[in-house]
Amino acid sequence: MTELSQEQKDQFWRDGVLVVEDAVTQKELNDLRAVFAEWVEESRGHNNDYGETLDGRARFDLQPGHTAQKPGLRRVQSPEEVSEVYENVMRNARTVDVCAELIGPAIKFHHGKVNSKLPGSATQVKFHQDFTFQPLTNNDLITALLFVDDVTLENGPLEVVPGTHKGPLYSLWHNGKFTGAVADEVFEKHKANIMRCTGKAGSVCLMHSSLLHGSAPNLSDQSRTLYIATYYAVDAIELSPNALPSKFTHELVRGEPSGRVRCSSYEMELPEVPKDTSFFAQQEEAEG
Ligand SMILES: O=C(O)CCC(=O)C(=O)O
Repeated sequence: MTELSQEQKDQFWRDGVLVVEDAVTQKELNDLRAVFAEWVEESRGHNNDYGETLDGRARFDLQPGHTAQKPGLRRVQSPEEVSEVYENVMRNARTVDVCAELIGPAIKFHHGKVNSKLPGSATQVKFHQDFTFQPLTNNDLITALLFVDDVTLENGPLEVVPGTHKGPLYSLWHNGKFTGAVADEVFEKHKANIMRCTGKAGSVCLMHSSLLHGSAPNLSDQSRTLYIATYYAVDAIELSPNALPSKFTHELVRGEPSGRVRCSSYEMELPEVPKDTSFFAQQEEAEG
């Protein structure tokens, strides 16, 4: 079955971004929300990041200022490893068929995470391109950001700069430090063209991995939770350590193995795997 119209496919390749509605069923959406609500409840009993992923880093990332009364659970790393609901969506949801239509037919899972901005949350994401965090031999890599809540202009939506996936790969290193963000001059150059990606819960924002993007704090009283899963073409091979390795990394989720590698030509600095729980800490440390 064809998931996308030719117009939608053209839009994705032209802009580097496309929002598709009804990417999961209502039941999948309800289940994703219920599991996340349980994790928020559990976080009230912790003062520091907790849990453990495959590489020994914490799974649950608490934003500075988190308290039992006002929980600030901002990230769950590899939620598929600890929830069958997330595992099932990662592998079986309509999102995966849509990604296969764009960069497939054969695609693999790269990594997954939940990024949450609870109401009034100060968490922001500085502008970056995902590809420079996770280079592969070719850039057929899609970040699929599933809206677990309605995403509005007020609750810290993803902000993208359409078309930048066709331009340069910008450095995330500044003064000898991996900051996880592009230089201020790069942001200044592009900020007039920022587009905010909003939509109702259950929609997915498909983003080309070379697209410049970030997001602002959530100043509203509505949460903004995203389940983010990344998929790549079967003939792309990773060129640096995966920053969120999971037991499902490299799982073929659609199509057949190809036994081939495809390379495009580009140059960039290698990324640095975060020492703390996630890239939020890398971006914050860089602020000094
Ligand atoms: O949570 C967001 O708003 C953006 C997420 C993002 O850019 C990322 O995790 O790479």
